[in-house]
This record gives sequence, C-alpha cells and structure tokens, in this order.
Amino acid sequence: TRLILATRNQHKVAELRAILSDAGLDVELVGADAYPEIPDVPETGVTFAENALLKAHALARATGLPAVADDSGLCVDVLNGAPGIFSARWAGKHGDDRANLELLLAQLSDIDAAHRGAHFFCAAALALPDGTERVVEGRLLGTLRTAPAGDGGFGYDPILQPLGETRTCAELTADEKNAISHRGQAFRALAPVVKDLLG
Ligand code: ITT
Ligand code: NA
Repeated sequence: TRLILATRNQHKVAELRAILSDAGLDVELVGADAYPEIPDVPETGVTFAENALLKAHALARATGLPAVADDSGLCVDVLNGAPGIFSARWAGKHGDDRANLELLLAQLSDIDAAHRGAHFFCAAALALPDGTERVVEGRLLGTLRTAPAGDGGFGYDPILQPLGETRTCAELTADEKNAISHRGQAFRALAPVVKDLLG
C-alpha cells in the first residue's frame, strides 16, 4: 500500500519515515511533494487535531490514497499556550524557523527560569479516501532556554530542553529525539491504527 505523508515540511518527512518504519509499518511512504499539482489546504482549524485532519483529508481525497498528516507546534505556559497552532508563522512569514525562534526568545526575555515551562504538541491524523478518519496526539514537556543550542532537528528544537534532559532537542540525535518527541509518541500510537485499517 502507498501511504501519503500529507506534509511539505521535509524535516517532518524525515522524522516520519524513521518513526513509522521503526514502528514496523510495511507501506510505501510518499511525500506530498510527489503531488505538486495538489494545492495546500488552508489550515483554518482552531486545534492541532482539526488542522491535521484537514491536511490528511485533502491529500486522501485528491490522490485516492490513504494519507497521514502532522499538525504540531510549541505551546508556552506563560503565553497561555501560544504560539500553538501559529508556531510556523509566529514572526509573520510561514516557515521562517529562525525568525520565529528569535521572536519567541525576545518575548520571553523577562521570564525567569522557574517560569519557562513549555511543550511540543503533535496531532497525527489518518484519512482514507472514503472519509474514514482517526487522530491521535502526543506531547513533549520541557523548559525553554534563553539562547539556542544545537544544530539538529528544526523549528524550536534549539530552545526546548526536555524534562530530565541536559541537552536541547537540537542536541539530541535524530533517534533520541524520535524516541521521546511529541511526533514519535503520536505516530507510534497511529501506526497500529493504520495497520488495522489498511490490513
Ligand atoms: P505542513 O503543514 O506541510 O505539515 P508546516 O511546517 O507548515 O508543514 P505546521 O503547520 O504543523 O507544519 O507547523 C509546525 C511548526 O511547529 C514548525 O514550523 C515548527 O516551528 C514547530 N514544530 C513542530 N514540530 C517541531 C519539532 O519537532 N521541533 C521543533 N519545532 C517544531
Ligand atoms: Na502548516
């Protein structure tokens, strides 16, 4: 079976390939970039789960193949959960990871170490062409550094230090990050659901 990864974020594609193959999912994983003619769906939902389902349904409908999507972001305690679903465009331009991270650090410059709690959140959605849908969620709790550290990962990884870790997510290996991440948790929970529905 072909399974479409309904994302144009190549960092997510790389992580999802590793997570889903480690979970023993025996399907051909095809990135959404294989379908350049399919327009991106507007992310009009108000939750991660709604946006993940919108993306998965759009690809499943347009390709006639099962699709999985990831909607994810960073939720900061002292900002009441922001950037949240706006994580990819926090500084204005969609996907400008460095600008988003720098703006967030500036917004938190007066916040002391005891109040820098945050978590990564991921909704993983599966949609079949017949409209069947499933969604599961994962989160990674941590604290926010005052300066970035590490070259791995993407997005806000250089400033999120997972609870119990001395390193940021960007200082973990890809396997170490996937083992604990919001995305790893969500897609490891989705894998048996995919197997079940696709046979
Ligand atoms: P698609 O919608 O095509 O999947 P996207 O990059 O637009 O790609 P989102 O709307 O889900 O994806 O935005 C996710 C943002 O949240 C992303 O830009 C990162 O800044 C942040 N983010 C998500 N997962 C992350 C992770 O594992 N590490 C660091 N930052 C992450
Ligand atoms: Na997006």
